[in-house]
Amino acid sequence: MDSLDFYVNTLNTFFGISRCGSGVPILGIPMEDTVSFRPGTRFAPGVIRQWSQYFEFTPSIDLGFDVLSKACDLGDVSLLQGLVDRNVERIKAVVNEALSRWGRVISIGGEHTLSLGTARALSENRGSYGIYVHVDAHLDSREEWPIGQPLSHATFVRHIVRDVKPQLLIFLGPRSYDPEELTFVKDLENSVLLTTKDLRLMSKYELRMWVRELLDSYSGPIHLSIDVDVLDPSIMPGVGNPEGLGLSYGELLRVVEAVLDHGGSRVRVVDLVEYSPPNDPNLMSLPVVIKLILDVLNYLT
Ligand SMILES: [Mn+2]
Repeated sequence: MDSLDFYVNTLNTFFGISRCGSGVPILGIPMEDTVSFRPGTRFAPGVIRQWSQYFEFTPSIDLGFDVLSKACDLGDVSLLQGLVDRNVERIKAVVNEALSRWGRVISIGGEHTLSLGTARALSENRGSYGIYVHVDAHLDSREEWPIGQPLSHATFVRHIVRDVKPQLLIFLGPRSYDPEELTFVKDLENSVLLTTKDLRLMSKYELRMWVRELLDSYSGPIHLSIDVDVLDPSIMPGVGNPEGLGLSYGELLRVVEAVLDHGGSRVRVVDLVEYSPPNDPNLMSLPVVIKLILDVLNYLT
Protein backbone atom coordinates (compact mmCIF):
# COMPACT_ATOMS: atom_id res chain seq x y z
CA MET A 1 0.00 0.00 0.00
CA ASP A 2 1.31 3.40 -0.92
CA SER A 3 0.64 5.71 1.98
CA LEU A 4 0.68 8.73 -0.30
CA ASP A 5 -2.24 7.29 -2.26
CA PHE A 6 -4.13 6.25 0.84
CA TYR A 7 -3.51 8.88 3.45
CA VAL A 8 -3.08 12.04 1.42
CA ASN A 9 -6.48 13.12 0.16
CA THR A 10 -7.03 15.16 -2.91
CA LEU A 11 -9.87 17.21 -1.47
CA ASN A 12 -11.41 20.01 -3.41
CA THR A 13 -12.25 18.30 -6.58
CA PHE A 14 -16.00 18.01 -7.25
CA PHE A 15 -17.20 15.02 -5.17
CA GLY A 16 -13.57 13.97 -4.69
CA ILE A 17 -13.39 12.71 -8.30
CA SER A 18 -10.08 12.57 -10.07
CA ARG A 19 -8.70 15.38 -12.13
CA CYS A 20 -9.11 14.96 -15.88
CA GLY A 21 -7.91 12.35 -17.15
CA SER A 22 -10.66 10.53 -18.76
CA GLY A 23 -14.37 10.96 -18.34
CA VAL A 24 -16.80 13.84 -18.72
CA PRO A 25 -15.01 16.98 -17.58
CA ILE A 26 -16.72 19.16 -14.99
CA LEU A 27 -15.37 22.68 -15.42
CA GLY A 28 -15.81 25.49 -12.88
CA ILE A 29 -16.45 28.91 -14.44
CA PRO A 30 -16.52 31.43 -11.58
CA MET A 31 -17.48 34.31 -13.86
CA GLU A 32 -19.27 37.20 -12.19
CA ASP A 33 -18.85 40.44 -14.06
CA THR A 34 -22.37 41.70 -14.71
CA VAL A 35 -24.42 41.39 -11.53
CA SER A 36 -27.63 43.43 -11.54
CA PHE A 37 -28.91 42.44 -8.08
CA ARG A 38 -27.37 40.18 -5.43
CA PRO A 39 -23.75 39.11 -6.06
CA GLY A 40 -22.04 35.84 -5.17
CA THR A 41 -22.10 33.34 -8.07
CA ARG A 42 -18.32 33.46 -8.41
CA PHE A 43 -18.06 31.47 -5.21
CA ALA A 44 -20.19 28.56 -6.38
CA PRO A 45 -17.57 26.24 -7.92
CA GLY A 46 -15.36 26.44 -4.83
CA VAL A 47 -18.18 25.93 -2.33
CA ILE A 48 -19.64 23.05 -4.35
CA ARG A 49 -16.22 21.39 -4.52
CA GLN A 50 -15.67 21.67 -0.79
CA TRP A 51 -19.13 20.65 0.39
CA SER A 52 -19.77 17.95 -2.18
CA GLN A 53 -17.22 15.76 -0.38
CA TYR A 54 -19.73 15.15 2.38
CA PHE A 55 -22.77 14.01 0.39
CA GLU A 56 -23.82 10.59 -0.76
CA PHE A 57 -23.38 10.32 -4.50
CA THR A 58 -26.81 8.92 -5.31
CA PRO A 59 -28.84 10.42 -8.17
CA SER A 60 -32.62 10.83 -7.91
CA ILE A 61 -33.25 7.64 -9.84
CA ASP A 62 -30.69 4.93 -9.25
CA LEU A 63 -29.97 3.39 -12.64
CA GLY A 64 -27.51 0.98 -11.12
CA PHE A 65 -24.15 2.53 -11.90
CA ASP A 66 -21.74 4.92 -10.24
CA VAL A 67 -22.45 8.28 -11.86
CA LEU A 68 -19.14 9.70 -10.70
CA SER A 69 -17.19 7.00 -12.51
CA LYS A 70 -17.77 8.86 -15.75
CA ALA A 71 -16.76 12.32 -14.51
CA CYS A 72 -13.50 14.16 -13.89
CA ASP A 73 -12.66 17.61 -12.54
CA LEU A 74 -11.05 19.95 -15.04
CA GLY A 75 -10.51 22.82 -12.58
CA ASP A 76 -11.69 26.40 -12.95
CA VAL A 77 -11.30 28.79 -15.85
CA SER A 78 -9.06 31.57 -14.64
CA LEU A 79 -10.76 34.87 -15.35
CA LEU A 80 -10.12 38.62 -15.35
CA GLN A 81 -12.51 40.22 -12.90
CA GLY A 82 -14.85 42.66 -14.59
CA LEU A 83 -13.70 42.14 -18.18
CA VAL A 84 -16.79 40.47 -19.56
CA ASP A 85 -15.83 40.29 -23.24
CA ARG A 86 -12.37 38.93 -22.56
CA ASN A 87 -13.79 36.42 -20.09
CA VAL A 88 -16.29 35.16 -22.63
CA GLU A 89 -13.37 34.70 -25.04
CA ARG A 90 -11.36 32.78 -22.44
CA ILE A 91 -14.32 30.55 -21.66
CA LYS A 92 -14.76 29.90 -25.36
CA ALA A 93 -11.10 28.95 -25.76
CA VAL A 94 -11.08 26.60 -22.76
CA VAL A 95 -14.37 24.90 -23.61
CA ASN A 96 -13.39 24.55 -27.26
CA GLU A 97 -10.21 22.74 -26.23
CA ALA A 98 -12.11 20.59 -23.73
CA LEU A 99 -14.63 19.62 -26.41
CA SER A 100 -11.77 18.62 -28.70
CA ARG A 101 -10.29 16.39 -26.02
CA TRP A 102 -13.35 14.95 -24.28
CA GLY A 103 -16.24 15.60 -26.63
CA ARG A 104 -18.45 17.19 -24.00
CA VAL A 105 -18.36 19.49 -21.00
CA ILE A 106 -20.41 20.15 -17.88
CA SER A 107 -19.79 23.68 -16.66
CA ILE A 108 -20.56 25.01 -13.18
CA GLY A 109 -21.07 28.79 -13.03
CA GLY A 110 -20.80 31.54 -12.30
CA GLU A 111 -23.18 33.96 -13.94
CA HIS A 112 -25.32 32.94 -16.87
CA THR A 113 -23.39 35.10 -19.35
CA LEU A 114 -20.83 32.29 -19.50
CA SER A 115 -23.26 30.36 -21.73
CA LEU A 116 -22.37 32.77 -24.54
CA GLY A 117 -18.78 31.52 -24.25
CA THR A 118 -19.77 27.86 -24.15
CA ALA A 119 -22.19 28.37 -27.08
CA ARG A 120 -19.47 29.98 -29.21
CA ALA A 121 -17.10 27.16 -28.27
CA LEU A 122 -19.61 24.50 -29.26
CA SER A 123 -20.33 26.20 -32.57
CA GLU A 124 -16.66 26.60 -33.43
CA ASN A 125 -15.72 23.13 -32.26
CA ARG A 126 -18.45 21.21 -34.06
CA GLY A 127 -18.66 23.49 -37.09
CA SER A 128 -22.41 23.81 -36.48
CA TYR A 129 -24.77 24.63 -33.64
CA GLY A 130 -28.09 22.88 -33.39
CA ILE A 131 -30.28 23.65 -30.41
CA TYR A 132 -29.93 26.01 -27.46
CA VAL A 133 -32.10 24.95 -24.49
CA HIS A 134 -32.55 27.78 -21.98
CA VAL A 135 -34.00 26.59 -18.66
CA ASP A 136 -34.50 29.70 -16.55
CA ALA A 137 -37.06 31.83 -14.71
CA HIS A 138 -35.92 34.64 -17.02
CA LEU A 139 -35.48 35.08 -20.76
CA ASP A 140 -32.12 36.88 -20.55
CA SER A 141 -33.01 38.44 -23.89
CA ARG A 142 -32.95 42.18 -23.28
CA GLU A 143 -31.23 44.50 -25.74
CA GLU A 144 -29.28 46.20 -22.94
CA TRP A 145 -29.24 45.65 -19.19
CA PRO A 146 -28.58 47.76 -17.24
CA ILE A 147 -29.49 50.34 -19.91
CA GLY A 148 -26.27 51.12 -21.75
CA GLN A 149 -24.71 47.68 -21.20
CA PRO A 150 -25.08 45.47 -24.27
CA LEU A 151 -23.61 42.25 -22.84
CA SER A 152 -24.73 41.00 -19.44
CA HIS A 153 -26.47 38.07 -17.77
CA ALA A 154 -29.79 39.64 -18.81
CA THR A 155 -28.92 40.09 -22.52
CA PHE A 156 -26.57 37.29 -23.55
CA VAL A 157 -29.26 35.22 -25.29
CA ARG A 158 -29.54 37.95 -27.94
CA HIS A 159 -25.83 37.50 -28.57
CA ILE A 160 -26.31 33.75 -28.94
CA VAL A 161 -29.11 34.42 -31.44
CA ARG A 162 -27.01 36.88 -33.45
CA ASP A 163 -23.51 35.36 -33.27
CA VAL A 164 -24.05 31.66 -32.87
CA LYS A 165 -27.29 31.40 -34.84
CA PRO A 166 -28.87 28.29 -33.31
CA GLN A 167 -31.21 26.36 -35.57
CA LEU A 168 -33.67 26.31 -32.67
CA LEU A 169 -33.99 27.94 -29.25
CA ILE A 170 -36.11 26.25 -26.59
CA PHE A 171 -37.07 28.35 -23.55
CA LEU A 172 -38.27 26.30 -20.59
CA GLY A 173 -39.57 27.71 -17.34
CA PRO A 174 -39.64 31.50 -17.80
CA ARG A 175 -42.08 33.32 -15.55
CA SER A 176 -40.64 36.84 -15.14
CA TYR A 177 -39.70 39.06 -18.04
CA ASP A 178 -39.82 42.46 -19.62
CA PRO A 179 -42.39 42.90 -22.44
CA GLU A 180 -39.60 43.94 -24.84
CA GLU A 181 -37.67 40.70 -24.40
CA LEU A 182 -40.79 38.55 -24.53
CA THR A 183 -41.66 40.16 -27.86
CA PHE A 184 -38.11 39.54 -29.10
CA VAL A 185 -38.29 35.86 -28.17
CA LYS A 186 -41.79 35.32 -29.57
CA ASP A 187 -40.90 37.06 -32.81
CA LEU A 188 -37.99 34.73 -33.45
CA GLU A 189 -38.93 32.28 -36.17
CA ASN A 190 -36.91 29.54 -34.56
CA SER A 191 -37.93 29.70 -30.90
CA VAL A 192 -40.41 27.80 -28.77
CA LEU A 193 -41.35 28.58 -25.20
CA LEU A 194 -43.01 26.78 -22.31
CA THR A 195 -43.50 28.92 -19.22
CA THR A 196 -43.28 27.55 -15.69
CA LYS A 197 -47.07 27.33 -15.74
CA ASP A 198 -47.12 25.48 -19.09
CA LEU A 199 -44.58 22.97 -17.79
CA ARG A 200 -46.60 22.37 -14.67
CA LEU A 201 -49.74 21.63 -16.67
CA MET A 202 -48.02 18.98 -18.82
CA SER A 203 -47.70 15.36 -17.83
CA LYS A 204 -44.28 13.78 -17.83
CA TYR A 205 -45.27 11.86 -20.96
CA GLU A 206 -46.54 14.95 -22.80
CA LEU A 207 -43.32 16.79 -22.03
CA ARG A 208 -41.17 13.91 -23.23
CA MET A 209 -43.09 13.64 -26.50
CA TRP A 210 -42.91 17.41 -27.04
CA VAL A 211 -39.16 17.46 -26.42
CA ARG A 212 -38.50 14.39 -28.54
CA GLU A 213 -40.36 15.75 -31.53
CA LEU A 214 -38.48 19.05 -31.37
CA LEU A 215 -35.03 17.53 -30.91
CA ASP A 216 -35.66 15.08 -33.75
CA SER A 217 -36.76 17.87 -36.09
CA TYR A 218 -33.40 19.62 -36.02
CA SER A 219 -29.87 18.32 -36.49
CA GLY A 220 -26.63 19.31 -34.83
CA PRO A 221 -25.31 19.51 -31.30
CA ILE A 222 -27.47 20.42 -28.31
CA HIS A 223 -26.54 22.89 -25.58
CA LEU A 224 -28.48 22.67 -22.31
CA SER A 225 -28.13 25.74 -20.09
CA ILE A 226 -29.83 25.63 -16.68
CA ASP A 227 -30.18 28.66 -14.43
CA VAL A 228 -31.06 27.25 -11.01
CA ASP A 229 -33.38 30.21 -10.39
CA VAL A 230 -35.92 28.32 -12.48
CA LEU A 231 -36.54 26.47 -9.21
CA ASP A 232 -38.81 27.88 -6.55
CA PRO A 233 -37.02 30.14 -4.03
CA SER A 234 -38.31 27.94 -1.21
CA ILE A 235 -35.91 25.21 -2.32
CA MET A 236 -33.39 27.44 -4.14
CA PRO A 237 -32.97 30.70 -2.23
CA GLY A 238 -29.28 30.79 -3.17
CA VAL A 239 -29.58 32.82 -6.36
CA GLY A 240 -29.02 36.41 -7.37
CA ASN A 241 -32.47 37.08 -8.86
CA PRO A 242 -35.08 34.90 -7.12
CA GLU A 243 -38.57 34.69 -8.64
CA GLY A 244 -41.58 33.25 -6.84
CA LEU A 245 -43.76 30.33 -7.88
CA GLY A 246 -40.99 28.38 -9.55
CA LEU A 247 -40.53 24.74 -10.43
CA SER A 248 -40.22 21.97 -7.87
CA TYR A 249 -37.11 19.84 -8.16
CA GLY A 250 -39.19 16.97 -9.54
CA GLU A 251 -40.55 19.25 -12.28
CA LEU A 252 -37.03 20.37 -13.23
CA LEU A 253 -35.86 16.76 -13.22
CA ARG A 254 -38.51 15.90 -15.83
CA VAL A 255 -37.09 18.60 -18.08
CA VAL A 256 -33.50 17.47 -17.58
CA GLU A 257 -34.40 13.85 -18.14
CA ALA A 258 -36.40 14.57 -21.30
CA VAL A 259 -33.65 16.69 -22.90
CA LEU A 260 -30.76 14.39 -21.96
CA ASP A 261 -32.60 11.16 -22.76
CA HIS A 262 -33.77 12.27 -26.18
CA GLY A 263 -30.74 14.43 -26.93
CA GLY A 264 -28.40 11.54 -26.15
CA SER A 265 -24.88 11.97 -27.47
CA ARG A 266 -25.90 15.15 -29.29
CA VAL A 267 -25.86 16.99 -25.94
CA ARG A 268 -22.33 18.37 -25.87
CA VAL A 269 -22.51 21.13 -23.27
CA VAL A 270 -24.51 21.40 -20.05
CA ASP A 271 -24.19 24.65 -18.07
CA LEU A 272 -25.42 24.79 -14.46
CA VAL A 273 -25.32 28.43 -13.52
CA GLU A 274 -26.27 31.18 -11.09
CA TYR A 275 -26.00 29.30 -7.80
CA SER A 276 -24.87 31.94 -5.28
CA PRO A 277 -23.61 30.65 -1.91
CA PRO A 278 -23.56 34.06 -0.16
CA ASN A 279 -27.32 34.36 -0.85
CA ASP A 280 -27.99 30.87 0.45
CA PRO A 281 -28.94 30.79 4.15
CA ASN A 282 -27.07 27.90 5.78
CA LEU A 283 -26.32 26.68 2.23
CA MET A 284 -29.78 25.12 2.26
CA SER A 285 -29.95 25.10 -1.57
CA LEU A 286 -26.70 23.21 -1.86
CA PRO A 287 -28.16 19.68 -1.57
CA VAL A 288 -30.41 20.56 -4.54
CA VAL A 289 -27.46 21.78 -6.59
CA ILE A 290 -25.49 18.64 -5.71
CA LYS A 291 -28.43 16.44 -6.71
CA LEU A 292 -28.78 18.32 -9.99
CA ILE A 293 -25.13 17.69 -10.91
CA LEU A 294 -25.52 13.98 -10.08
CA ASP A 295 -28.76 13.78 -12.08
CA VAL A 296 -27.19 15.45 -15.11
CA LEU A 297 -24.36 12.90 -14.97
CA ASN A 298 -26.91 10.13 -14.53
CA TYR A 299 -28.77 10.94 -17.76
CA LEU A 300 -25.84 12.12 -19.85
CA THR A 301 -25.20 9.39 -22.38
MN1 LIG B 1 -32.41 33.57 -14.34
